[in-house]
Amino acid sequence: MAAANHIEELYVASDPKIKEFFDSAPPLQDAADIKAKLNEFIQRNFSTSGDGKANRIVCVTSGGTTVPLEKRCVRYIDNFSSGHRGAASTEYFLKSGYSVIFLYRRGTCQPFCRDLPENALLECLTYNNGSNLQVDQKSADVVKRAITEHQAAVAGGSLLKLPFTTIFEYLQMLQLVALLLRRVGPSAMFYLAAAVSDFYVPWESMTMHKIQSGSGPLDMQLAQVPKMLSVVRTEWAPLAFCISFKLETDKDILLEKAGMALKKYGMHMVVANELLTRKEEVIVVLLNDKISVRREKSEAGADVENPLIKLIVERHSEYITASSSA
Ligand code: PAZ
Repeated sequence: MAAANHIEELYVASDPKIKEFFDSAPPLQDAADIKAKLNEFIQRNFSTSGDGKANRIVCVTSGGTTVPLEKRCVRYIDNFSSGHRGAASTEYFLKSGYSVIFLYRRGTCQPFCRDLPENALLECLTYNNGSNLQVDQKSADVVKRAITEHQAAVAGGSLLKLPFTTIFEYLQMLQLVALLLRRVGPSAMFYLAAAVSDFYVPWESMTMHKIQSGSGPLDMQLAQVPKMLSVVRTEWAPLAFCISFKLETDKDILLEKAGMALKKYGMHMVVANELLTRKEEVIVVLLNDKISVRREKSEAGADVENPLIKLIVERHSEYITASSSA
């Protein structure tokens, strides 16, 4: 397999803005450890299964990236993303037999923990003097489900969780994942649900210390984050099945923007959603079609990710079949 050490050799940056972004970004902490985990995960999960079909691996990105304003960061720009979409989708991908690389923002929603209360430790456990810690009867089912399903995925080796915080970490990690998933060919998928910052402060123009309030109104120029979607497709993992997301607050421009992203970045699908209705409905935009996917309101606990992942898995199967007969 392509050794982690050769990753730099694989990387081609034909776009000068992308090259500049990576050249000037602060080096990724623990890069060697992350590469080793990824290599081990891919090697273990990309063996072929009994029926001769290659196992599928999806990289799910989840949560929002931060934009630091100072090198010794006190303040940063952030966004709304809770990571619910990524966490729920990860569960359904695992149930569909995929191995999942869950690239998530630290502190956001985790797979199998969606139904736990925010303060699970304090709200679900009781401790009576002298006796053991116990799970509250009313929370027992939800806690059991979270623990058993999460443990099964981790023990089975089909879930790898990698946290990020900043835009610099996220894009460097996405690049690593993509370069290493390249060898998985069409059985690899990118499901890019993270809300990635559009603007950032370049590292070299960032002040080292906390910005002082006495200096008057803050006047800062943010640079545009170079779009990486097309390099995922054209350079990093050209055979992988790629799904990006488009969020808007104005529904009148949503489908047009999603259609543009599909063509401009060569995505196989773009999932369009509106901020306020994102848990109820998404629209999957394809080259020749638009499919509305809704949460089944009559079913308790139903979510939009369940039918969405079913549709995506079907389309990925068709893509794999078409790629193998091409
Ligand atoms: O993380 P969440 O469940 O609160 O929201 C999901 C989402 C809206 C961030 C995602 O569906 C999405 O659209 N991500 C891409 C956002 C964008 O950059 O347009």
